[in-house]
Amino acid sequence: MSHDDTTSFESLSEADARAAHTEMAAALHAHNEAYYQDDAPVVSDAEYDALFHRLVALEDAFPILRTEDSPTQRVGAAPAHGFAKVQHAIPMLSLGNAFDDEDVGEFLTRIRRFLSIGEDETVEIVGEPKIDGLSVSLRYEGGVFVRGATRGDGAEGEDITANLRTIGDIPETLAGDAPDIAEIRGEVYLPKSAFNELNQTQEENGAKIFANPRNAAAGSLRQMDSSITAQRPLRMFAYSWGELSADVADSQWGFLQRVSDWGFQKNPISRLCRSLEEVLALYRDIGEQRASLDYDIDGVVYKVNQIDLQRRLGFVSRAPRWAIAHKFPAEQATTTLNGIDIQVGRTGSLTPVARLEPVTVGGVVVSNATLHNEDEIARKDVRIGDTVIIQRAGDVIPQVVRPILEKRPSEARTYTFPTSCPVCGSEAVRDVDEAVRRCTGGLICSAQSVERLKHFVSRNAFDIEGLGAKNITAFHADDLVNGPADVFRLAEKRETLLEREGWGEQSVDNLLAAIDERRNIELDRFIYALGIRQIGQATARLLARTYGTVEAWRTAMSEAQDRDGEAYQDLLNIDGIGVSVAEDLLAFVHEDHNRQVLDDLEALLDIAAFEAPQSDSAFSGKTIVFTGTLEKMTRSEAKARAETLGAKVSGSVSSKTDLVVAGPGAGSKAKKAAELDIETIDEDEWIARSEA
Ligand code: 5U1
Repeated sequence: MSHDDTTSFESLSEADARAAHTEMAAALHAHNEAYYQDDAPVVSDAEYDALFHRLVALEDAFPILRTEDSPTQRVGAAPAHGFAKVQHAIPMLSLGNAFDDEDVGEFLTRIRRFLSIGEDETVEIVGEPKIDGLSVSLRYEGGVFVRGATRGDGAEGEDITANLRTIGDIPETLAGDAPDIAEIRGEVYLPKSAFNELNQTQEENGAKIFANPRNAAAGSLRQMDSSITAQRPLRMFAYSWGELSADVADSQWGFLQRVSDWGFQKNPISRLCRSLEEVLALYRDIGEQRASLDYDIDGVVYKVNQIDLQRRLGFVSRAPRWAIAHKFPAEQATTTLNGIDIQVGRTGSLTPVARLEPVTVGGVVVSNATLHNEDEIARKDVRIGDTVIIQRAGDVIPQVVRPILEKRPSEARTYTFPTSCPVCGSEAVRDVDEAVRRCTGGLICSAQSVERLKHFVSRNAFDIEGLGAKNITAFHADDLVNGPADVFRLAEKRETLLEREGWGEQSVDNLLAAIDERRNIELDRFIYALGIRQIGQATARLLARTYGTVEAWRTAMSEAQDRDGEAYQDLLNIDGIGVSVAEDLLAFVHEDHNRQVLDDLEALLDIAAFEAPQSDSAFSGKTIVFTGTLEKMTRSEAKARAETLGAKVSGSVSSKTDLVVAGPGAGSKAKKAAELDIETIDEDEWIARSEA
C-alpha cells in the first residue's frame, strides 16, 4: 500500500506495517541528513512535515515500531525544518549589554539626558533576572492562545504552537479583561533539576546528552512531535509584550502584575528600584542567589518602569534605549594553548585564533578562542605551550584572558605574527592607527572572497535557504561561484550542480528556487550584503533611508568621490556617518571591480526602494535640521522622533533641507534657511506637528 494514506494504517498486517515503516524512516533519515549535514534539503518543509506525521500515525497504530532509532524519537538538534515561519507583528528586540557598574551608571545617565530629567527626580527601574532560555512570543486572540513562535531573527520566528501548548505556565485562555489581541513574550527554560534528570534518562537510553539546560530546552521546544515536548517539564517566565489591541498597564511593574493575574509566571525575585544604588544592590543580591536558583540566569535586565517614558526613549537599531542587560562575569577555565592559527576575514583582517586543548567552560566544550590581534598576543605575553585562562560569556567567541606564568613550560615558544597572508601570500600590512593587520591581496585572496560570499548570503543579508556557509565555500572552491553576482547566475550551471555528489534534481531545483526568491531585496539589506568595511546593518539602513533607491545611492557615491563637492558633504551630514565610515564606503565604490559587481547585481536583481517607516506621516522622506536650544525635549529625543516619523535628520542646512526647527539661539543655520526660503518652525510647532 502507499504510505500516503494515513487513514488505513490500522488495517495493515504487521509485516506490511514494518515494510512501510522501514521505507518512511529511511526517507526521513535521508532528508534529515540532506538538511542538517549537507545543508541541502531535497523536499519542501511541508512535504517533510507530512511524511513525519504519517510516520507518527503509523507508529500510533503499531507502537512496537516506535523504536529508539526511529526519526520520530529524534531529540536535540533542532529540526528548524518543518516549522512554519511566523512574522512577528512587532519585532522581538535584543538588548544592549552592561558589563560593570560604570556601564549601568552610564545607562541611567543616558536616560536622564535623553529625557532631560534632573538628578533630583526619580526614574523607576524594574530589575528582572535574565533567564538563559529561549525567547518566545504567545499570541492570544479573544483571550484564546492561537499561536506561539520562537524569536528567530527578531522579525520572523518559527511556529511552535503545539509544543508551547504542552507547557503548564502558558495559559490556554486569558481572563475576560485581557485585550482582544494580546501578545505576551517571555523566556522558556528547563529547570536545572529537570535537566539533570533528563540527561540521566538520555544516558540510560544511549541518547544524546545535552550540554546545558538551554540546549535541552531548545531541543525540547523544537520537536516535531509535541508528545516528546510534553515529557520535558519546561517552564516560562513572562516579561514583555508585542502587539496589544489595548494598553494593559502604564508601567512594567503593573504589566507583570497584570499578566500574573492572567496565569503567567512573573519572576519572584524581580524588583522595583528607585536609584542606581538600589539597582546595583539588586544585581549583587541576584548574583548571590544565582547558584541556588533552579534555572540558569546570565545577568539582570533593567527596564525603565514607566511605559510613557519607554515610548519616548524608543530604540536604537533593534535594542530599546530604555532597557539593558547587566551581565554576570564570564565563566573561566584553564587549559593548554597548543598553537595559533590565522583566520583571514572578509575585509582581509588577520585574526589570531588560539587552538586549545578542549575544555568545558560553562557547559560548553571550547577548543578555539580568539586572541584578537598581534598587540594582544604581545601585551598578554601568550606563548605556545602555555597554560592559559580562557573565558566565555553568553554567545560571544571565547577569549584567552592570560597565561599562568608559574606554569609556563621551558619549551614554551613565542609566536611571530605573519607579515604575509597565510592564504594568498600577499603582504599583510598595518595602518599606523590600526590594531589589525590586513592582507593586501584583495580580489586575489580566496579567503577574503569566500568570507565576503558567506556574508553576502548570511541571514541578515540575502539569506538564501540551502545556501549557507558550507555550500558557498564548496561552490567557491569548485569555481561555481567566484563573486556575489555568480550566486544569481547559478541556474546557468544547473547541469554542473546536478553532477555534484549529494545533489539531485529536487535539491538543485529547490536551491535555484530559493535563489530566485531573493532576486527581490530591500535596499538596506542589499547595501549591508556587500560587506563594506564599517557598514553594518544600522549604517546600511541610514544610507538606504537617505538615498532611497539604489540608483540614487550609486549616483551620490560617485559624486561624493569629489571631496570638495556637495555630495561628499551630504554624506558626512548623515547623522551616524563620520569621515572614517565615509572613506571606507567611497573606497569600496571607487574600485572598478566593485563597480562591476554592483552593475551585475543591479542587472540581476530587483532592489526595492527604501520604504520609510510611517510613510503616511507628514515628515516621511523629509530632511529636517534642528538648530538652537530645544527646551521641551532633548536634541536626541527630537532626532529619534523625527526618524520614527520617517524623516532624515541632517546637521547642516542646504537646498535639500525641507524643514528647520529653530530654538532660541539659532544662528547661522536659521539665517541660511531664511536665505534659501526653507520653512522654519519653533519647538512648540514641531511638537504639535509631530504629535498630530
Ligand atoms: N527578564 C527579561 N529578559 N528579557 C529579555 N526581560 C527581558 N526583556 C527583554 C529581553 C530580550 O526585552 C524587552 C526589553 C523588550
